Amino acid sequence: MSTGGPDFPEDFLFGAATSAHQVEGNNRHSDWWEAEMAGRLPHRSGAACRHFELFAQDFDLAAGLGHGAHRFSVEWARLEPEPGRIDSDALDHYRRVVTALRARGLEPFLTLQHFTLPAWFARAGGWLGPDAVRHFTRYVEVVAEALGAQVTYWITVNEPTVWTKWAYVKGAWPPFYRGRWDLAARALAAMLAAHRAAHGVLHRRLPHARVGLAHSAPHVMPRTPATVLDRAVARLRDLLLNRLPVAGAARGGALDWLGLNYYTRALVCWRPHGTALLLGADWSGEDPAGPRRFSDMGWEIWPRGLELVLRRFARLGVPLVVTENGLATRDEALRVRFLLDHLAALRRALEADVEVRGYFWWSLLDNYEWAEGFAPRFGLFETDYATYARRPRPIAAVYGEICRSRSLAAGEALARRISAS
Ligand code: IFM
Repeated sequence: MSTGGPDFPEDFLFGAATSAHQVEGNNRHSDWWEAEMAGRLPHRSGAACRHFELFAQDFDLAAGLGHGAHRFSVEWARLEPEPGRIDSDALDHYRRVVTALRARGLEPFLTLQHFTLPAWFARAGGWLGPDAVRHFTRYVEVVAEALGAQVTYWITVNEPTVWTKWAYVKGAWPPFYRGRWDLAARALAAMLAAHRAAHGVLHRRLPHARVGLAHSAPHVMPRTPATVLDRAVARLRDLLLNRLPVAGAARGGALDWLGLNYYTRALVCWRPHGTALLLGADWSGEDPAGPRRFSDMGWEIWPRGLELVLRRFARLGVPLVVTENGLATRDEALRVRFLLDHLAALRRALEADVEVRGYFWWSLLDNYEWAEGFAPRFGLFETDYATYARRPRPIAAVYGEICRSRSLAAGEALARRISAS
């Protein structure tokens, strides 16, 4: 029930998220870049959005919308292009990035590893290599030393369950293994161990650090709740892809807060053969509850899931942050509706006393969407890939209105005015 006050408290952080490889351009020392060059990926990232050069201008755009925080990633492959050799120019670059954020009043949320790996680390077995955790913590030490004084919020790894699925089971991302559930499980365990080790490093060096991880958190539901087998596989999938990984990250008190990336629900049904039930056996039939809507990437739009996901992860007892939420679409009215409906769901979670501290829209600008290339459009700002100009979409104004006023009604009113004009 609304109390008549602002919908979001004064200290609630609004912002947008990006990741290095997707926006910076020319990430030459990474495993992903090598795979692009070898023709093993359908699209090359090239100059991406040229954010490596244009970051200050991009932060002006975010600050201009009234954002109070910004999520970005440091590229390990740039900082440590060869094992043990730190590139001081790259380190200086990220010092300038963090300083630029602070100068604009944007609280940095720094992701240490967002899908891409240094090519040398990948060649040594990636997360399966014997020294993976040691290499990662050495990198974390370097970043903590260089940037720690200016950074409070740390995200160790992004979406480990998603990365391991595409890299070791679906075979679409480096290192391109198919059906290797065993390797996926081992890599996931190593990433969670790396998270816990990084938590220790950051806390030893930086008393003020608040360390989290960004977990991809679809709301898992049985396709037919009345069917025992559908319920059973939904529970299994939820256990493997939500409960166990988050419990692994939190082990030993290694989670100061949890980042949740929420995009969609997963409707799961029993299929007698194969492992499809764990791979995204999303049901494409009709929903008795009403017509279903989808993004350009085929992800179902289901705002209520955000509230449900926040409520269930609240049981962990640590503060939550929505570290990603957004929609790939060319239908701007749909994008604006998506934002308003998801913020309303977040608001309901706040009303139920769930401790949610912030919300990041994915993404600040259109960018390189991994194996999908540049076609999906997620940005508050459209990226013109011919000129690298950024153009605000109507959603930028609506989100900006909410960031400044902290009122959903003000956002709804602006959305109505825009659609009427
Ligand atoms: O672009 C990705 C991001 O890198 C991780 N989370 C999901 C986004 C949209 O697919």
